[in-house]
Amino acid sequence: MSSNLPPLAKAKYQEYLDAGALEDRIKKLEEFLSLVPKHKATEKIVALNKSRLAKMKRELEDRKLKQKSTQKIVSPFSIKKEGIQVILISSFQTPGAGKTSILNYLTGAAKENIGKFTALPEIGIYKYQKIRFQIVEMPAIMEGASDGVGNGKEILSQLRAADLLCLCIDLSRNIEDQMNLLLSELSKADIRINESPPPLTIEKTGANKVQVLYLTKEAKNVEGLGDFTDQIKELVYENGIRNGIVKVYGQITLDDIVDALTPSVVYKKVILLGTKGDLSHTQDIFESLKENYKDMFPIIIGTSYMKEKLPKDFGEIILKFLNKIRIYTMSSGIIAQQPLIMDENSTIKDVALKVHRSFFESFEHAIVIREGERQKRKKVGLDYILKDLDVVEIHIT
Ligand SMILES: Nc1nc2c(ncn2[C@@H]2O[C@H](COP(=O)(O)OP(=O)(O)OP(=O)(O)O)[C@@H](O)[C@H]2O)c(=O)[nH]1
Ligand SMILES: [Mg+2]
Repeated sequence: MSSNLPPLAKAKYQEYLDAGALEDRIKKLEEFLSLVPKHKATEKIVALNKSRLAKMKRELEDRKLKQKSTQKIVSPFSIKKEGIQVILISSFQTPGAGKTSILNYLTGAAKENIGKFTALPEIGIYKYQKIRFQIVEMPAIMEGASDGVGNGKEILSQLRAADLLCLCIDLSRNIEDQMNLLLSELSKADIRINESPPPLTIEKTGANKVQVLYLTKEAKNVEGLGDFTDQIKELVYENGIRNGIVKVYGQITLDDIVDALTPSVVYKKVILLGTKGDLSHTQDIFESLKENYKDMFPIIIGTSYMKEKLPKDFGEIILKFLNKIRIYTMSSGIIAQQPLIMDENSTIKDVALKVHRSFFESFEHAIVIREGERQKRKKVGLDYILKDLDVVEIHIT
């Protein structure tokens, strides 16, 4: 054990080593990690033990799953996706943040439930330019949700599957308390907010060793590359991968390796909605919400149900934020009213496959109409990269 650690942390580590049951070992190791100061000298020890913790948690989840796999019940908190799924959440400790009000404003659903505690999900469809967004209000999240308090596991499991999360923060009450609870529970549930997955992959191979390859200049730009590589290998080995290859495409930290080794980690886009902007003093609070959280949240919107205030182009904001584009298919010169929603940089091939496999298999050429270009109408092949609002007609043989 490193001599850089405070005595309390060392004592806690010993308790972890001495603990018998898996639950106890997890608890002690979590407590140990919370006692370790974060700096360069402790980076390795933190990463190593985080990965141990992740491994033990996986083991515990597996055991629980095995125990209840015989009785499969569909959870009422599990919502089948229809269109782009946007989930509204808030902190239970600050009840009535305004989720049902926003759901009702966007979709017309659940009017009678405004002001009542929402115990089960409420769903509505928000239509924007013929695009359907499924808006889901989840029951507010309690402290300890990630450990299962207040149906927390079920709720968080649906959040992990959503396309977008909106944290609803009541501006007329303490915003720090609401943010702290939500950020802490999401983080414990391994939901990473507005982060990109680290630029690396880990594959199992036949070779009898762990290899690390740095595939860009940026990836190699690490102080003490040799030591860093050894630490990566140790982490990967510790996670039970004896034969594998780690490919690094950009600058990473040991924490990124731990995340890549933790299958439960998901990366979610999250918007902040500051609610009740019509109440007095909320303007200043909204300004501090923006100031304090702008690094983590590129989109922070003030709302007020009373003043019908939510951007008219909320759908547009969502699509841009999720890096989605709208593609209008055309058949015999008639343009479809409802666009296909595709990922940015999608190609004609992606569209063909989305419409029907046969369009890909018998593909001949495609016509793309793009407004605002000198040559508005182009004949293109499968690799052609599309832009938002392109009109596409696929011709088959
Ligand atoms: N002044 C004002 N009141 C609002 C606004 N939005 C919601 N409220 C009020 O706040 C109370 C709670 O609103 P809800 O929309 O039910 O809140 P919720 O987040 O769904 O609450 P739970 O389901 O219990 O978590 C209701 O009395 C609403 O009328 C707003 O923008 N301005
Ligand atoms: Mg509600």
